[in-house]
Amino acid sequence: MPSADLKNAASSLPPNLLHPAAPAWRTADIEALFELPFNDLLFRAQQVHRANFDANAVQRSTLLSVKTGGCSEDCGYCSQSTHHDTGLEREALLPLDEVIEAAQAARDQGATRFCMGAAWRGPKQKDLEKVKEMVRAVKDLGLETCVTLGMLQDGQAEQLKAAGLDYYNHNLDTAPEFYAQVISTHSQADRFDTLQKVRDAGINVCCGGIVGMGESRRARAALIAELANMDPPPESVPINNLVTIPGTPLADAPPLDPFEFARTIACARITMPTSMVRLSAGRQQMSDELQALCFLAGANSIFYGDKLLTADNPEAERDENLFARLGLKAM
Ligand code: SAM
Ligand code: DTB
Ligand code: SF4
Repeated sequence: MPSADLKNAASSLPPNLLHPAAPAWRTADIEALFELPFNDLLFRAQQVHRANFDANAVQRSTLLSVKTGGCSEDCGYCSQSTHHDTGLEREALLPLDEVIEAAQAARDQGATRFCMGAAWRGPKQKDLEKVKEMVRAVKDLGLETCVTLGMLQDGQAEQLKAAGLDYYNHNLDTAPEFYAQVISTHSQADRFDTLQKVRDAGINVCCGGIVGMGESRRARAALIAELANMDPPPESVPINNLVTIPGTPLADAPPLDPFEFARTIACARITMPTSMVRLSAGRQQMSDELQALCFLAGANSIFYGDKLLTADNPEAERDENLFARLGLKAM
């Protein structure tokens, strides 16, 4: 189609499908980025970052597990799967007042987004009703809202949107060729199906993955290519460094070279110039220096507060201190 026709066709689409004609990224292109000398890669990422964002501003989201453990899925990294013996205590859906209290505390600490996670394959309608109340209440506190509830059925995303949901987190997690080695109870096609429902409902997409699971560099490049080629790319891209959980199949995965982690962030920044790239799980195990390199590589968001869902995250005080030492300001 000639480009003028493409523009006309685009103007009749709902706003969430409008996007600048983005070139498709090939895995090989991203592997070539990974292979650049470290300084060249970080310089390029920093240039892209500065062209699109305030280079010294970092957004902060706080997580709360609203329903912990007992998940039917077998994700090889996860503390919450019933397939692994991790010793995690299963908990029922939290009452609304506890969620409000946690959201208020997060807001008072300086978070601007509150993300509620549930260890479900997907929500049942009666559970969704309760999550909708949580979304409404958190929104009323003036926070941006995000939930991660697993796979959605037809109509559920629209209900969440009507309740005031701003973001839905649903990760591609790893490269298509590595996926089945990590998860067997659902496929990446299932993940795309839910992501499309989220897009169609007009909810912002938060979608990223995990590295450090023993995947190859090519697999990391393939994951970034899949994310960058989403049309449009996710508004928010969490890059998690595996937190090894005793009792899971990935408990003994060898740690990823920290420079390779920073390279992954840089590749995400270069290929998704206007997305928020979140330095996500694994910060507790990272040095301050590695985190600083990740900000230099273009990360501009973090999970903030001393817990992720079940794993530890740096205390707010350590982050405040790091921000002060680096001259970073909250977004
Ligand atoms: N059950 C929902 C799902 O799978 O989408 C939501 C919660 S799940 C815990 C959210 C994401 O957290 C996963 O997709 C994965 O990327 C990340 N994650 C889970 N366990 C992790 C771990 N041990 N280390 C790093 N990231 C992890
Ligand atoms: C995401 O990509 N990372 C967050 C959030 N989305 C829900 C979760 C990280 C979980 C880390 C392991 C845990 O706390 O159990
Ligand atoms: Fe369940 Fe999500 Fe954990 Fe997979 S990552 S086992 S779907 S909670």
